[in-house]
Amino acid sequence: MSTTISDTPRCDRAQLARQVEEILDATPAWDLHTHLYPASFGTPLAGTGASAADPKGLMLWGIDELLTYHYLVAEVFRVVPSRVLPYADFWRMSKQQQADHIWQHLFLERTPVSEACRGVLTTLQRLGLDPADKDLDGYRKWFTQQDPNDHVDRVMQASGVCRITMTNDVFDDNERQRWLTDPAVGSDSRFAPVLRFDPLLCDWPSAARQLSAWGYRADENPSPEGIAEVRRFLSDWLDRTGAIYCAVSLPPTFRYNGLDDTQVSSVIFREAVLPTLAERNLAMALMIGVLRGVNPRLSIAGDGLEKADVSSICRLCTDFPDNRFMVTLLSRENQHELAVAARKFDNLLPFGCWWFLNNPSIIEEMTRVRMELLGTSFAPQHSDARVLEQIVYKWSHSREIIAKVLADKYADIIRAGWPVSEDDMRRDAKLLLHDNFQNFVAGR
Ligand code: RAT
Ligand code: ZN
Repeated sequence: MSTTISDTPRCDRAQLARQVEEILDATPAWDLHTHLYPASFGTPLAGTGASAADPKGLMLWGIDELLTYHYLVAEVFRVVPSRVLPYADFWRMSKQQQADHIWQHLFLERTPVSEACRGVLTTLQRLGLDPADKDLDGYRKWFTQQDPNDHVDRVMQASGVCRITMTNDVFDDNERQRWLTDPAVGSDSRFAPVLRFDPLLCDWPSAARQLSAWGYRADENPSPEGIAEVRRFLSDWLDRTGAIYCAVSLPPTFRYNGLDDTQVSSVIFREAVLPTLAERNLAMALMIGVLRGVNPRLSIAGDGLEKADVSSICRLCTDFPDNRFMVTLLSRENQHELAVAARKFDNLLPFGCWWFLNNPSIIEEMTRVRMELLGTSFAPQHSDARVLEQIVYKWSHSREIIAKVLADKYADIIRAGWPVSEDDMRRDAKLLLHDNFQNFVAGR
């Protein structure tokens, strides 16, 4: 029997959009990649907590940290260029002075429409502060009245995040010492550990020197004994941290050319890293595309990006079927190619809209492309937050967009005659914000 347009089921799009948004808002998210830490790693802003401020502490929180986020540092030099305020002078300022400078020039003297500026406003608002007050000292006062440990709960509640994944950089001396001094430093169950070791794959000569200094017999041209030592090093740190996966960030020039590739990075990856992970049933996260230090005078704000090589990812997925790869790429131009690759390899999980892609227009485009090619089988977002409260805005902005895309897709299939129940919507939201990642890291 033929069906005419008027026979096809109709839906109230506005009502559907509201319903999906409510469901997304109510679904707890597992933030799968951040640079956040619990108070056990120390915090430069003590608040009302029991412990004193630790200037080198790793838990960053509060309005001064929010305002000096490196995304905003880069933006303030657009409006107060280095010929007016030299980079070195900015870096010599105290954190509070830098925050004052950014607040003055990006928020008071201009309209804060960039995504990073808007993020500060959403965050203040969702924490119950009024952005219209424009009262920086008042905000400071409010933050210093919080106990950092309780504040973590409040922020997780406000952002709908049920678990925060850390980035535990074993080559960072500050962090490394904290793990060695206190074996329980990472035991806060709200935070999941992840072992990060960029120098192993990006700068083997210096990684080898470090490993030797730490008592592992590493050689510049890795011998079978040297490889065994890298594996021992990884095992020690996997045991120490209890990492749920491992991660590296790689330059756009990263290549993996197959099983006979003799580049040192490929040898270390193929013979030390991947077998260790396969043995322990752990996934490997590859974050590819960052050009470090495009403008080194901007320090951490000075990195750029270029297109990565997706065929290297396909080769890895082919050559290592017993390994699982979570992949995020920094260039917009790579996104379609990566989604197509994920259709070919079930050991590949595309995740997040990373860093320069974490803007509404691009999140929407990427989420549509992924959903059209992969259905609901991907992890649409991570926050990459460096400052605790950033998870509030990053998740609120992203949830809104994911809901919009999902509602459009539901409307399309409803028009095609397929009913979508509220239970279906809840299941999909849970897959996207939580379970796809959880199942992938668990190897299910
Ligand atoms: O997003 C960021 O804050 C970057 O500076 C990087 O940390 C990046 O996310 C990374 O993990 O290397
Ligand atoms: Zn990151």
